[in-house]
Amino acid sequence: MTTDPYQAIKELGAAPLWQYYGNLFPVEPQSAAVPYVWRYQDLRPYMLHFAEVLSLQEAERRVLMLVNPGLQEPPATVNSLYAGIQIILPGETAQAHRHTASAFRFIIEGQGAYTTVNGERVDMHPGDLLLTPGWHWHDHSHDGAGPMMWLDGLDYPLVNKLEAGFFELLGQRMQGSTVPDNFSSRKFIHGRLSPRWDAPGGAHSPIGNYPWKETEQAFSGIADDAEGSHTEGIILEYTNPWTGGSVMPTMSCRISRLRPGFRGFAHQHTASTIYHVVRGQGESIVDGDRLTWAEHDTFCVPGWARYEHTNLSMSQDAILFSYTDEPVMRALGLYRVASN
Ligand code: GTQ
Repeated sequence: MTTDPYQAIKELGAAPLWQYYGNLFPVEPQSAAVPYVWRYQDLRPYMLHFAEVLSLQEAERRVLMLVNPGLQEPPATVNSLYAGIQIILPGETAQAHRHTASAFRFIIEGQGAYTTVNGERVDMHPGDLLLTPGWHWHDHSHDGAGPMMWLDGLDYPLVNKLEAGFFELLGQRMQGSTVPDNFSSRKFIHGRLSPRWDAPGGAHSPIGNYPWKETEQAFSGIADDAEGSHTEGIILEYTNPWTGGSVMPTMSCRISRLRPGFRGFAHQHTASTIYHVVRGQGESIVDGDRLTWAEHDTFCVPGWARYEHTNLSMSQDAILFSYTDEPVMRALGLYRVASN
């Protein structure tokens, strides 16, 4: 042979598997994402700064993306999921659009803003979880006083890897309201008594808002000495009333209560998780990194990272909101857990 056979096969669009084998078939997953904490008190002044200098005519959404140091380009928070912090001021509207990526908002602070999702106006209060399933029109407005800030969660890193991303502007800033305000939450919130006249819908929950006051009631119905999970404490999943499963096909949203002094067992699973601290303070050891966290911080546990949570207070609960791609892993037969 006169030419280098490796060069020759390269020019023919082929490659030698034996040089790639270990990377393509790892013994176990090694996430490109790293454990990380985004501190709210550090980011908040910059949120307020950009709210002052950047109008919503100049920005589709005024959001600081929480970018994992290991996932800069394209930016993501963990492999499949994204988190951002959005701010909107009184009198502003973030214009109506839709995308195939699914989204939710977990409200951090402020009063008087609302989002309209496919014609339903949904009010926001701190601690509420609002859903914007894929391809639903949504615009955000603020009629109250003071800035309103929330955590956005989206699955666009996964959707884009699957090359299934579409985006569309409505062409008018706000949607009209076509059903009574907060209608879906009022219709479905009782959980065990769901409307029969609505045909069971798609793969996502029909509920626009899982209000904080319902979440608090759910916790108060569970005894202080309930066993809970050895790894996540008293953890509840927000459910789709039609299926009992996750609120959206790609993301499961959860809320957990770590009692004073709680020390979770260490474990690991293939799903990636993003946590947001509703209140309290603690630490999580993630693949040997000590992540300390306080109110409104956001932190991540990459897939297959070994982790354990501790509530550092001996007198106050720690409350953690979290979301994970576990439904995707399970649907594809790729969910694995290991402990000890
Ligand atoms: O509010 O529609 O953080 O489209 C990222 C993309 C928020 C939103 C984000 C979005 C939105």
